[in-house]
Amino acid sequence: MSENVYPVSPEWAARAWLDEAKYKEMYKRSIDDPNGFWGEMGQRLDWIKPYTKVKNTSYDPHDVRIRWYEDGSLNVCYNCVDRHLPTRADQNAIIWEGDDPTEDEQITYRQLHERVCKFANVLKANGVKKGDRVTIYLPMIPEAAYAMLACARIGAIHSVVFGGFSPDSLMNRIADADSKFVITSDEGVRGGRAIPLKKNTDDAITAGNLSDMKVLVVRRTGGAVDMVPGRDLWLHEELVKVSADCPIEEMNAEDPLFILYTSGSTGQPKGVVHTSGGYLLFAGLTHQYIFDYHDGDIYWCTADVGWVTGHSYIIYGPLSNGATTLMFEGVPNYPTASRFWHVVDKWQVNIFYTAPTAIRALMGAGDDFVNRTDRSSLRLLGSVGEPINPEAWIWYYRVVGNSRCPIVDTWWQTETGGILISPLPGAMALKPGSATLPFFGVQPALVDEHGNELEGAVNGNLIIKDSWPGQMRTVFRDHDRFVQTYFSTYKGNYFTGDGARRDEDGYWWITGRVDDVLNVSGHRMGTAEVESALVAHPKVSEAAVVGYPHAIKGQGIYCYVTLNAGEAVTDELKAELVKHVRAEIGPIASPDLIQFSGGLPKTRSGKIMRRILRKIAEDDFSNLGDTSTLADPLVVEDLIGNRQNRKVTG
Ligand code: 6R9
Repeated sequence: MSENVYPVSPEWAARAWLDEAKYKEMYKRSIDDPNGFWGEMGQRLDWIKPYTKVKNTSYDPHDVRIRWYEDGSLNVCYNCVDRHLPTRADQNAIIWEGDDPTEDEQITYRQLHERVCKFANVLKANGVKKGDRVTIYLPMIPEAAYAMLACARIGAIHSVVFGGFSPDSLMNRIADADSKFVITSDEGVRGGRAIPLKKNTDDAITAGNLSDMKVLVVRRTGGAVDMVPGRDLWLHEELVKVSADCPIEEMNAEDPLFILYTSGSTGQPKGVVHTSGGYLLFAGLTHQYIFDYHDGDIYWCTADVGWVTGHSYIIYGPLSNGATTLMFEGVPNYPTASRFWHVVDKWQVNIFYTAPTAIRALMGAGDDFVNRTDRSSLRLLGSVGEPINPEAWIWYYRVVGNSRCPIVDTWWQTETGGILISPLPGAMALKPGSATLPFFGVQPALVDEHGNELEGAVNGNLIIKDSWPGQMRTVFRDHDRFVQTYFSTYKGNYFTGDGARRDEDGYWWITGRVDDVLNVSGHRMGTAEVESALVAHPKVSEAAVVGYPHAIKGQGIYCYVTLNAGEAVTDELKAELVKHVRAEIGPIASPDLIQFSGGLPKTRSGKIMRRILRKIAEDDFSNLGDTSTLADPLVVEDLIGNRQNRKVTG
């Protein structure tokens, strides 16, 4: 092996579920005999009606079909809660740590069961039925978990919308899912600041002219809200009316469990559909083996439940394994940059899973914030959301983990449901920056732009050749878009949208998106979404948005904006545009740099040449490539000449 390599330590080889030989044997079987392998793995779940069929999948663009365990039935909530009661009723299921360090709560499996059943009865009493879509717009409070599990219990399909999205983004997601029921709270709190979630919900309903809605409101802060009679309900008032007895709904393995909206390179965010059996199985299996979860471990994933990481690795994976999962309401630097490590010490966390952007920000705050804490409970560290640069990896390993804890760099996507490429801590030597090797059943490959498969140590576009149980099944009510987006570029294969390199040891290094998707602080967004927000401003004529390297966020948002004739370029206008984009999409989409330009580089057929814009954003002018097809080559000189006019904003 050529690079820095961190071999599996003898302690880890001895304690882990899987060692190298076992991984190799199981991986081989998962590829050679998927029906046998996944048929056995499926036994981890409790089924109401056992399956007799395992895999029924096709990536043929004329017949894209993804079905797992299709004649089995089960209930996801039962698998995450009820089935643990005989052995774990008094074990903590959820440890909740508030934004304010003096606020916390421990919820046992017995309490979780009772609260979820009551929550489910509130939904039922207010008309929610199997198959209905329920939008959840909540902060990181235990009610978010109760709400998701309550939906699963009664067969309703949840659609969680991240609390940082604007009223307009929320409105679009409610409307697309054709959802009549929203669960929100008076306010959320993060870093000591209140977020007006109920008001945003009111604004979303008004903006979308949405009718026949019901809004269930959790009281979190006690802040004042307007309650619309007949439409809005307080959760605490509803809970006293219902019993704690709520039978489970029998669901087919392929019945939808949830919709989660995610950004692509074109158009509005897509409603990614995940189903009950295969998804839960895959979330639980990956959680156990990749985090090497053992009974009694305290596990903490710092994601928000508004993202897929929160779904699979705060709620469904851990709870299906009967784990204790920590849920954190706050942010890494409040009240101080030691917060994560204080929480680790307070709850004696063993497994800690976060994002590179948080690691880089904390690295920037200095080692003192880490060194003044103990962290001896930590055994394993994880990373997700974007490529982790080796420098941040090594800091995480050395300073946070005291060079004792392996790091699992887990590559996956909203679409994949669970982790696809990652180390197994007892089975693989680590290389800083590499997601290492594929999980069971996952067959990654590299292709060039024509779809020719590349062999050996090379760079290319990352595809997956066959299905795994956690894969998304369709785009909500738009199967054609599903086929078009993922299976038409490289026919017969799933296209990830990512680029990757495979090294001499067969290790995978994800290099980032190769499409027009930005990854800002681990949040996914389409350049097209930001562009359409910008051009919706009355003074903007045209906009093009690209990513550029950003020391903390991974990628920053660089906007080229052309104003309508006669509009003056001012700093006020820049600030106004930033505010406008935040209002249209949400704070996560705040532009970092805005450059006003007289024109944009276009081909003679009018296509914006983003390749050139990306290079200028990266300050790499030496290598602009072929500009001969430009309609007006002078535009490029003008853009370069005016680059000092950009300004850090937001
Ligand atoms: C789970 C999640 C997916 C995109 C994905 C890729 C990037 C995620 C990564 C990673 C390098 C990792 N990504 N994990 N890149 N190394 N370990 O983040 O889902 O929000 O859908 O984003 O994130 O570019 O395509 P999602």
